[in-house]
Amino acid sequence: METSALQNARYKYQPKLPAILSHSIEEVALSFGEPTASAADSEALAEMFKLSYGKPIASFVKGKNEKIKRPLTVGVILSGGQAPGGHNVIAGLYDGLKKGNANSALLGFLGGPSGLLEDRAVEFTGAIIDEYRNTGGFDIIGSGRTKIETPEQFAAALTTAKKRKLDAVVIIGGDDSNTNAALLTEYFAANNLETQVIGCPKTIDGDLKNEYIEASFGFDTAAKTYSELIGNIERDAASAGKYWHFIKLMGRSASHITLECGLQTRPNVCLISEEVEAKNSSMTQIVEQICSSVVKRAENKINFGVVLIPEGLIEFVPEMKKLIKELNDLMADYGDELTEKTSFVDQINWLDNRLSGEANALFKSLPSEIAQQLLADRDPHGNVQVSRIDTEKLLIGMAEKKLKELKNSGAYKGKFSALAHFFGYEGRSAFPSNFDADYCYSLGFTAFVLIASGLTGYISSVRNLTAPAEKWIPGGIPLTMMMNMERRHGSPKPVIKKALVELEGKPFKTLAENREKWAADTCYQFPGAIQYYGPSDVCDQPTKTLILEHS
Ligand code: FBP
Repeated sequence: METSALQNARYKYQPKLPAILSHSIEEVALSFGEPTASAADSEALAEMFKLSYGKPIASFVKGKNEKIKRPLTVGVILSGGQAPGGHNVIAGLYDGLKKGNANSALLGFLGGPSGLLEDRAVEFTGAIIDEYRNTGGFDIIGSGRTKIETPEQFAAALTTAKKRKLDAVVIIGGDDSNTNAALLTEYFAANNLETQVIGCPKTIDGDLKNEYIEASFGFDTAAKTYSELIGNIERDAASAGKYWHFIKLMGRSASHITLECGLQTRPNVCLISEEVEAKNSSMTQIVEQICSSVVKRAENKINFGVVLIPEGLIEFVPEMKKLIKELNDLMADYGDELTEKTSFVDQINWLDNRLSGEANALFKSLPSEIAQQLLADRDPHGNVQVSRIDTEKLLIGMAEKKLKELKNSGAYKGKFSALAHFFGYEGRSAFPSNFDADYCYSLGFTAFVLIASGLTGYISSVRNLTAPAEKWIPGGIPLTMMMNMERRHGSPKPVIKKALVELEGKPFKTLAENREKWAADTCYQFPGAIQYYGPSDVCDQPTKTLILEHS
């Protein structure tokens, strides 16, 4: 394959590491804190994770580590949606393993967790790794969303681990995949298998974070990529002066990406699902908020604007949330019956007798495309596939209707022509920013130290991320510490707790303080493309979210 000039240059980029990892690895020892508790539901989780619950936090300190040079065989899995930097996690893990012992081997399981279950793997060589350093995507081994949940699947994972004589498996994934990592840890321990399990916090959605996981990797690059595109659209909108752009942004349930893009680009309206839920806002109220900006701007003869919409919005509007929950439960219990109905009319009739009165009325009032999108298959973890619901088009349709009413009453005199966009896949496989390239390489190298030191049931953690990389703090956080019980596929399941946007946090407050001005005036900011070379304050900056959270 021919490579681009940037790709060639990025191959040579040497990711920065925290100081403790950039010197002799023989001097990286571990120190442990107190036993930990889960994020919630500790009794139920302690019972479920009898052998792996409550481990202490592991910190890296200078000292002798007898185990670090032993030869290891490790398997790695890329799980879930792509996130920029995944290749660097693998490169950091590989370099760490080889630094520890040249005879260590790293296997890459193909196509996500199913690669482990079906024992499909490649052994990485230096040449393979070099072809993927500092590049985006997960194409080095591919990814997948298989959830390891049946007894047969657990047994298959164990068989592969035994057959391959794996010292450890590293699962690079989001909340669901790291839940899998916790379940696998317990299963291996219960079956006296010594294979260790280590997780790595990946997801552009930014919702796998807490005190010890400051950011999931890929969020930085994806949010910056979307912000570049939004800035370009803002300039286009201001140049042409004739369109309102409704832009839906990926991020699943959490609005972290939308919030970060809002802070970067200062759009006229930036909806945040978590606020919608907290205020119990109905779809009508959301549309009124958008229309209020359209009307205010039209009074100043401005008939263009930009609206940012988190892709999970629809799940947070109380009436929609109730409907989706009822649909989820019905689909979990009678999914086959529903899919047997070949026409949409038959599906509506089938639901007619089963949905509650309120939910049924709402379902029937939705445009048919949206109603059909709500019936689409759930992902293997029981989530509604919000990226496939055209919320931006639904909002445009509702805003058009509302503005017509306002026009008829004389309250609005402008022109409204709207365009719909969805930015998601465009940002998931971009070349990782320097931040993600460095962060991911550090996460991979940290995973190696955790494995070599004999730990299992931990997630690789690198903290202090707003400081220069040499001051970053690597370590290991017990997976059970981040878990709680949630309803999935209609029943309570142990899962890693999702971190949604904090309405009391500085990033949201900064948006809230400014949005009235941004709604009426044109205050757009144009972040431009990610810079990979140049002054550090241009090319090594973390997200505004991270900076505000740490300020
Ligand atoms: P992860 O949670 O696996 O990191 O996936 C993130 C994501 O990009 C979401 O933002 C989006 O809703 C979803 O994946 C889309 O899934 P798919 O790639 O299966 O279409």
